[in-house]
Amino acid sequence: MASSNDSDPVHAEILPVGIKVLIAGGFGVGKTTFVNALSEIEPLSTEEILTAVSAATDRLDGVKNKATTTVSLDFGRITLSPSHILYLFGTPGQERFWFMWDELSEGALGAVVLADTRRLEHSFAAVDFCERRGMPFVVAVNEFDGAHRYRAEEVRTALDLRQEVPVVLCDARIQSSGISVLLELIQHLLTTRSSHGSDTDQSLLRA
Ligand SMILES: Nc1nc2c(ncn2[C@@H]2O[C@H](COP(=O)(O)OP(=O)(O)O)[C@@H](O)[C@H]2O)c(=O)[nH]1
Ligand SMILES: [Mg+2]
Repeated sequence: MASSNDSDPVHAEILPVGIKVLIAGGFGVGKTTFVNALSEIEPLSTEEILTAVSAATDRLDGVKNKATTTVSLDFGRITLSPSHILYLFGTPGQERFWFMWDELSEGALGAVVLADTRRLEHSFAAVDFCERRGMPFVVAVNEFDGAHRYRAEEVRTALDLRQEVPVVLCDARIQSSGISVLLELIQHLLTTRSSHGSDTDQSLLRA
């Protein structure tokens, strides 16, 4: 358990030190970019060059210049505060890898669902997954260059999100932007936990 520490900007003592977070969302929304920009360790990523075969099944409309695709997961770590280390697990975006999500989400305390407003429907499945699992999540709109800027409330309506689900805007390429998203998630976890109680045994990351 985290100890009290005045230099800790998060003040989240009811959360464990190691916090597993899923980075979810559809294909090409910026999950790998998000994990890579944030990770203080060399991020692990299993990428493969899109083959002609998978190019036929992975929807690339609106995803220019994307030559690689995550086939298993992205993994990164960030020390958010002296007593909160986040382990980021990027989920594979393509439908043919969804069978892995259940296993990946084991022990995760919460999720960031990345969304691209040009292809919001690509993030429906991730929202649905978190809602069904009762996993607290925030939606982070990755503001791609050239994409129309929508207000957070418009995105909430389009994704049919409950009022308590935070919606934030971000740039997945920028570390400080990703950190703001993670702090929003931590805040949301604290709010959720203080209202529902916590299950720390289940939630502690098993090393
Ligand atoms: N302009 C811009 N490009 C981005 C941003 N985030 C990701 N990308 C690019 O979009 C493509 C898809 O991102 P990637 O992280 O691989 O998506 P993933 O499939 O969700 O892991 C890559 O070519 C990224 O360089 C962003 O915020 N702005
Ligand atoms: Mg990826």
